[in-house]
Amino acid sequence: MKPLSTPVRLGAFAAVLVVVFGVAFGAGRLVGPDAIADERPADAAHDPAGQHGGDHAVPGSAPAADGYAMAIDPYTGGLSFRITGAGGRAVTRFDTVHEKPLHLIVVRRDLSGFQHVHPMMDADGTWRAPLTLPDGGPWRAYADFTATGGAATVLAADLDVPGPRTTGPLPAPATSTVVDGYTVRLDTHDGVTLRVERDGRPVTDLQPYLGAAGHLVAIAQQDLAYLHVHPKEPATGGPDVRFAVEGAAEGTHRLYFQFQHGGAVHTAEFTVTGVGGGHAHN
Ligand SMILES: [Cu+2]
Repeated sequence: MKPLSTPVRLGAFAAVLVVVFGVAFGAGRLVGPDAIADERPADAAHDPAGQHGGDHAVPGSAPAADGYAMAIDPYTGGLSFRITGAGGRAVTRFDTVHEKPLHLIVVRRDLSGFQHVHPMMDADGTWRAPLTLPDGGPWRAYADFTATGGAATVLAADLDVPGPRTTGPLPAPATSTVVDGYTVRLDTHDGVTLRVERDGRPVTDLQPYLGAAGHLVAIAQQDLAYLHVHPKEPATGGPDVRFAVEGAAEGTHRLYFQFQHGGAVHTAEFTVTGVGGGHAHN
């Protein structure tokens, strides 16, 4: 993989590393593109192909946008899907963004089970990820990619995973969390800043992960609003990793901050109420 080094590329990736979904427990079957389309505003729902939804569709809220569509296969212990473009043909050429041609993010609809993986594409355009989804119930998969010649795009597809459909409440808002022995502190006063500590000391040798000091995914709990989250600077060693939030969003979000240290990727999760817009929260 060719490392990417310019801030421009970092920003381009961050713009697509944005996911969103609404929470709709008890909504019955959630599988299939229609389930997602039905959650969109009425005007968008009448356009199941999404061909005209580009101006209004929230990235990550629909299986089709900007002339592209995501067709996902039923979950059978792994994920497989295709991105189709003009004429319904599978897209097979993608730009490498942040070291990968496509980033796949999977989350259960109660915001648990976050995974960020990089599937491999067959010659015919079928992407496959040997992914284990440990809990039953509705999940959502997000593909973020830039098809060669196209714009950065995020498409979403719902999956129904067999098994007990127990769901838990979203953890309460907090400004620090512990993951894998690291304490990660969240500051949302000016954008989103995450500080990584270990054994009571700031970590200053964070390793680049996919070409940046960290990655941040924000998911709205209650509606399909979403945030653009951009790293403010290229890879730094830490301990602070800063993200600029584009716009502002009320309501509850789950943040997923991924960083690499000690040769492993760690994911710190936070529940926040309101993000961006210069507001101080928590
Ligand atoms: Cu990725």
